[in-house]
Amino acid sequence: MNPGIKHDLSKVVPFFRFRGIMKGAEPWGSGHINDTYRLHIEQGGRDMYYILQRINDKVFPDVPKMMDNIRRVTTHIREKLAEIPGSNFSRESLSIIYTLDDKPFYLDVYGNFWRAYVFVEHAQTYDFVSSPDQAYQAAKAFGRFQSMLRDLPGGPLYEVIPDFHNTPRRFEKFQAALAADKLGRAASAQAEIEFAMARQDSTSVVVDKLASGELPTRVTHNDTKINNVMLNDADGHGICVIDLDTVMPGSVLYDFGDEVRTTTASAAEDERDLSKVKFRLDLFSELVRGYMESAGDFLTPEEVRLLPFSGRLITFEIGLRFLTDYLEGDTYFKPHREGHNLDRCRTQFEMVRQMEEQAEAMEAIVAKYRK
Ligand code: ADP
Ligand code: GN1
Ligand code: MG
Repeated sequence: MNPGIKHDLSKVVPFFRFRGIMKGAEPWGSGHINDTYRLHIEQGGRDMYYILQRINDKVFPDVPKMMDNIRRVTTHIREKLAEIPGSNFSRESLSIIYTLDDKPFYLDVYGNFWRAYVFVEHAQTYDFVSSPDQAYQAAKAFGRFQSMLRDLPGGPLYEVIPDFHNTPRRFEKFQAALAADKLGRAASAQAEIEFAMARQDSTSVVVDKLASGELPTRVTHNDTKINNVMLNDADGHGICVIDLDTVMPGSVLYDFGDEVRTTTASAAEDERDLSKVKFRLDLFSELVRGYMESAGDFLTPEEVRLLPFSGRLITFEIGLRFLTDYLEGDTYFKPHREGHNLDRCRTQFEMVRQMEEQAEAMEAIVAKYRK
């Protein structure tokens, strides 16, 4: 068995409708939350691949309700794509593989939740972008995704993680972790703690406007980092938005903001050499162009006005979450080395610092699209 495989997948695979023989599996991707494997199944002499995931049920407390959200969203996207000539549902949306008893997940005897998706072939995810076109394509795909979900029937989606993007609430959690300092790590993060403290006032802008109705609540993805969209090998198009675990009611600003966070950086999210971490205005410009192309017709003027701010806000929020997790002992985001969550926090705060410096230039780019 591949040493990176933590589970006996041969005990899981027979419960899904794969219709073939399991040939092997390997750990896949660089997500921080679920255990993801690429599964190789031989089907009538053909090599087929699937994604098999153990869902992190510490992070997602109600897996059946979360999977019901994903079922609703992917079914709706399938219906939308069916109206578009030449579209290919199994490459342009996640497709759930159901279990033998027609459920979108399997609960094993150890209490692990599993799910499977069709593997999107001839496309890749990237941990950071290397060209303006990738930024444009990724943003266009996320905007298209939001656009397709504007008329999702059946009432609001289940709120998978309450207050997921409630930045003031995230700040309170950070303060509680700091007060407890249960591992004595605060001393090693003084600069980051001060950076965070100085920015508390700006945390409530979006949640306040959602509460007052100045900003609309929509169906949003909520985890739009660059490695959650697949870019097509042949033409570079953003072909499929993946990782739908956090699809729920939210603000488009958190989605756009997380695209800014992960798509405008010249280095990986956990880069230790901060001199390599550069906010790239050229990538931001392409990101705005791609997003406005697919989302511009439904965004309100206030949403558009806040696009540059949303980049700073969510980059700060995610940095704060990494810092909180570092102080709490790395219980949420999987660490792969010592101090990993502090490294991740540092790159985020460095990006915030640079976005603050470039705020006017970012505003000027977005202003071109204001109605
Ligand atoms: P996590 O929540 O841990 O981030 P993801 O659902 O994003 O898990 O999956 C991790 C990685 O696996 C993705 O970044 C992507 O590279 C790959 N992946 C996930 N789903 C698919 C799919 N349907 N087809 C191809 N690759 C996928
Ligand atoms: C997690 O699942 P993944 O790795 O795509 C996290 C996001 C963070 C991101 C930081 C459910 O995303 O909120 O922005 O890490 N997902 C969850 O890289 O907490
Ligand atoms: Mg992911």
